[in-house]
Amino acid sequence: MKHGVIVLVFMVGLLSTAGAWAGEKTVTLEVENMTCALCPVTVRKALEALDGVQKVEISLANKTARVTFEDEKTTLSALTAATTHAGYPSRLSREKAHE
Ligand SMILES: [Cu+2]
Repeated sequence: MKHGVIVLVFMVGLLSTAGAWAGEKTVTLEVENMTCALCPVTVRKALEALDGVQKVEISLANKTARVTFEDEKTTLSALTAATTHAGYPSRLSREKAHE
């Protein structure tokens, strides 16, 4: 089951990369401490508050956040810092780190 999810995430990542214009990036973050249905709301708000963040999709089940952002306006480290300051440390998903 987990393997299937990883493959799906990878394929979706490839598709969105192919369709993206210059300067737009989509990353998957592994987010710690999301334990209830309200946690993803907090994480999403923290990410959306950053200039350049265009889209945030949180999965409470997978403990991940997929973030689309303009890399001229913000950075991966700004994304992880934002969730960390909100109480949810995050890092780039291992599956996506090899792209
Ligand atoms: Cu919660």
